[in-house]
Amino acid sequence: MKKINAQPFEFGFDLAHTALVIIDMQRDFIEPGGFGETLGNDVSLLEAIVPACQAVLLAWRQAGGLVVHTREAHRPDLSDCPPAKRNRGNPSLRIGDAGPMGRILVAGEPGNQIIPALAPVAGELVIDKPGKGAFYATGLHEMLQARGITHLVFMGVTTEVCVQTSMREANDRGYDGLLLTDCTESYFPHFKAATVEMIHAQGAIVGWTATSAHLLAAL
Ligand code: TIU
Repeated sequence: MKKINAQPFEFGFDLAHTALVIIDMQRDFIEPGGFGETLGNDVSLLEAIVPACQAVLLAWRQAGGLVVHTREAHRPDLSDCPPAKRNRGNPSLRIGDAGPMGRILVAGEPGNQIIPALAPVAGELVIDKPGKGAFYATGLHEMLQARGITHLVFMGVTTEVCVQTSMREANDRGYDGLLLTDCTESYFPHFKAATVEMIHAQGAIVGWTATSAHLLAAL
C-alpha cells in the first residue's frame, strides 16, 4: 500500500488496483483551432500542464500501473450526439462541423487525437466517450472491474467539466479517486480552484486532491 500526502487527508492505494485516468488531453481542447477555442476559450492555459502530466504518465508506466486515456469523441454520423449537446453554447463551429483540425469532436479526425506528448502506447485503454463523464455509455466501469481496479488517479481537462463529471461518476460507482491538481486545468482558473476545493470538502465527499510531486514521491 502506497500513501500520499493529500487533501483532506492521506490517500492510500495499491498500484495493482489503481488506474491512472487521463481525461481528454486531445488536440481539440489544447491546441488553437479546436473545439475549446470555438467555444471562445483561451487554450494556452491548458497547454501549461502538459509537462507535469507527461512526468506522471512516464512514472506510472515505469511502475507498471494501468493507464486509461479518454477522448470526447462522437461517431461520424453524430448518432451519439444529442441535439441538445450539439446546439449548446452558440460556438462558431459546432460538433461535427469541419474545422482547421478536421471535424470537431469526431472520432478519427486529427483534432480528436490525444496530443503527441501523452499519446497512448500498446496495452493502455483508450475510451471514446460521447458525454462529459468517462463512465456514461463507454463500458469503462466493466473494464475496470474486470481488472480489479478500485482506485483512480485523475489528470486532464477541463477540471470542472469532464474531469469533475468523471470523478463524480467514479465516486458513485464506489471508486476512491484522487485528482492531481497541477495536472488538470480549466479555461477559467477560478472554476478550477472551486472544483478542487469542492472535491475534497466535507471529508472527501467526491475524492482526494494532491500535487503530482506527492504521487511521484510515492511511486
Ligand atoms: N468546454 C469544456 O470546458 N470542456 C469540454 O467541453 N470537455 C472537456 O472538459 N473535456
